Amino acid sequence: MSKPDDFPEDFLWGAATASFQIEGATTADGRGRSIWDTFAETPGKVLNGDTGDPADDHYHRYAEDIGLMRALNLGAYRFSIAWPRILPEGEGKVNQAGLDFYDRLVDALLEAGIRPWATLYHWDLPQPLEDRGGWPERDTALRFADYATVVAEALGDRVGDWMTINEPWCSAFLGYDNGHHAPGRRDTAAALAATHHLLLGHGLAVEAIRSTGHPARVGLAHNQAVIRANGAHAADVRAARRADGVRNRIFTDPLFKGSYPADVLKDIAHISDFSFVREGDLATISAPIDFLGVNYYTPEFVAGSDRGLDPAGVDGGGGAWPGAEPEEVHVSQGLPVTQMGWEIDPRGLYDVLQRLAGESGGIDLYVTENGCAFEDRVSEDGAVHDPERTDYYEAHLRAAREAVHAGIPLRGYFAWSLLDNFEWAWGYSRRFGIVYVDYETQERVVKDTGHWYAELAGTGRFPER
Ligand code: IFM
Repeated sequence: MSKPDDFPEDFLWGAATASFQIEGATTADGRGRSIWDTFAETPGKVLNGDTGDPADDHYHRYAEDIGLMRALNLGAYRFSIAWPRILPEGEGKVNQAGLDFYDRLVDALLEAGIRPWATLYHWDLPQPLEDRGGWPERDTALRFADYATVVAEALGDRVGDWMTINEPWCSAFLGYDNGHHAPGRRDTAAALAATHHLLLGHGLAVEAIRSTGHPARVGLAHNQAVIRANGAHAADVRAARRADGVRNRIFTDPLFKGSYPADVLKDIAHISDFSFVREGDLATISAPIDFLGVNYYTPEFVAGSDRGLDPAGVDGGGGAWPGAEPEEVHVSQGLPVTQMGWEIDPRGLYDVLQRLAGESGGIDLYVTENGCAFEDRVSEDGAVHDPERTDYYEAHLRAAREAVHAGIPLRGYFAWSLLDNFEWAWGYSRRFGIVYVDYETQERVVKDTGHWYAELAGTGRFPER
């Protein structure tokens, strides 16, 4: 029994990354192209014209990075596998050299006593599959299942914890509706079809991983939005219901109830009739999973658009329903913000865990991402002093601990991110790491927050500050 100030002894402490954001080496060893290579090379899509190279050159420096993980006392490392490294065409011939990289990574993690947590899809869809229609096409879900089989057969003897898809909302809506992410399409009907096929891909991948026969715990990482009505005005409450429908319930209802929410289908009937849903799909999608990953950064406050309130410029990790519903607007609550402009509200983490604990029927929950970007620099003393980030982590981890003590089945926490990295459309301009990366020299410096986190991970108690 843990003391009120402690985390349970078996609480899992980790940090997370994603392939395209850290690996670099985008043409090494037969890797194919992904939609993010194409998007980043398209002028005007990514800030400063940044691309996936060099990122953190983790592809060549993974051993050094595992050394850092050890120094940070991590019990687990969440990484993603680049589909185009394994299947350069998205399907068909397996690129053994690509698989070998993850083989080496997993072996080195295990040798260091760190549990590998693998995500199969963190947004780097092979370009050939996008050329054939991408996630709005059912075939992409089927190809994803084939890819899952290849990877799970190769690594499943050593990787026990799998996430199928990271943040399906971002892939569907930032990718196909507002076009802020790759592949940069602007077609709401396509985004809704993508939503279904990402969920279907998830369900098929769960089956694929389990059918390899290796013992596996399977889940997905979902960025459930914490949506709050700005006030009690009927227009605000209505706006919050609509936003919750298309941000959250359109994902969690199929996953946990085996159906799409009726009010959402009604709200969007003028855009899509959902005729792409075939018999048996919802049973596949709702097959029980072993855990749910929860990615949380910031809450969203919504108001009726007829209320004359100024919209908040939120997008990305938070973000509005990109279909630009005329009835709702996102507003600021005047809370302090991170460099992303995202309001800091640790209570949102407690709330999202509490809600998902109820909706997911008591399965294990893990915070698979939480963190913040601030403007970091290396000081003259050679350190990176980032007190705002430590404040952010401490406040959110206090909320997490409160959740654990309230009986919410939260079993672990992954900091986003282990390393500064390629922050999608923001390129290298936003630093989320607990380890600083100098992109010129590839030197790594553990930030003050990293040292703080290491102590917490090592003791299960908040360090004195
Ligand atoms: O960097 C991203 C990550 O890839 C997905 N979740 C949100 C993070 C911060 O924007």
